[in-house]
Amino acid sequence: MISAEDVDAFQSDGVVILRGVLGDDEVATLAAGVEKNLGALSPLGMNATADGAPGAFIEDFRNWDRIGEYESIIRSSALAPIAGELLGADSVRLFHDHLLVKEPGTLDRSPWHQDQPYYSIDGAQTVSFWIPLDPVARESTLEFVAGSHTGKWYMPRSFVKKTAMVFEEGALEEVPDVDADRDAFSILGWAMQPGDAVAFNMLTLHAAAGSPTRRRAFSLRLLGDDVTWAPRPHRTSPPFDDVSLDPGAPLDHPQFPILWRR
Ligand SMILES: O=C(O)CCC(=O)C(=O)O
Repeated sequence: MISAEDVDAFQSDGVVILRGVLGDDEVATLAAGVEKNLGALSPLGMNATADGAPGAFIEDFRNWDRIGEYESIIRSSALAPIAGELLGADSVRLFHDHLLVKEPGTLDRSPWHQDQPYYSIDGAQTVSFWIPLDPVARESTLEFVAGSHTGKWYMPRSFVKKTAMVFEEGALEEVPDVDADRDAFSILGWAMQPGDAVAFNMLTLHAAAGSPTRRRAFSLRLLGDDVTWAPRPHRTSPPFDDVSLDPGAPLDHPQFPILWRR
């Protein structure tokens, strides 16, 4: 389902657009899962909108083992084999699922950030699929700084209050102010239709604007062979308080099933 050019783009830019990776039935299945999820958020779910701001930015994590629609897409769609090809991996493991819904008129930006510094994993074979279930205009889509996945780790901060997370304050360099000088960066982003996905490395810098229209997105976070468990000084996002693994160990745990083998 993907070409050698897709793999090259993913490896060199840290992101690639994949058109039509999910069929209409699969999009409908995910949408049904999202409705269930929104109707009953998990204890990790929240409205991440700034106080008093219009709209709502609803996030939730780690729902695959209670929402059958999510599990069926995770286990039976083309996403895990595609991850194997993009990563050049011998096996692909589930890390977690992440729901990101912007209700109409949400002005909150998702600020520039990398994902891996929020997580308890080390390793280079990482891929997130961001899968919108509504049409997304170029102005509201997820944007990426091409090539940033091979550079530094930047400080993870809470999106609204900007509080230091996971690492001690000052432990990592701050995310550069990409919007202050957009021409200095190679910024990639695509208008998308339901069924399309962007696949990106968990160190690729990315951000999204608010959305005038409803924008439901399901993100699937998958891992290749070289990823190991890395406990951090403070609570990660999402937290895995229920997982106890040794530092540097592979993620052999029922929360992280192997989805595909070469
Ligand atoms: O959906 C958004 O607005 C942000 C998504 C994001 O940061 C992610 O999927 O890692």
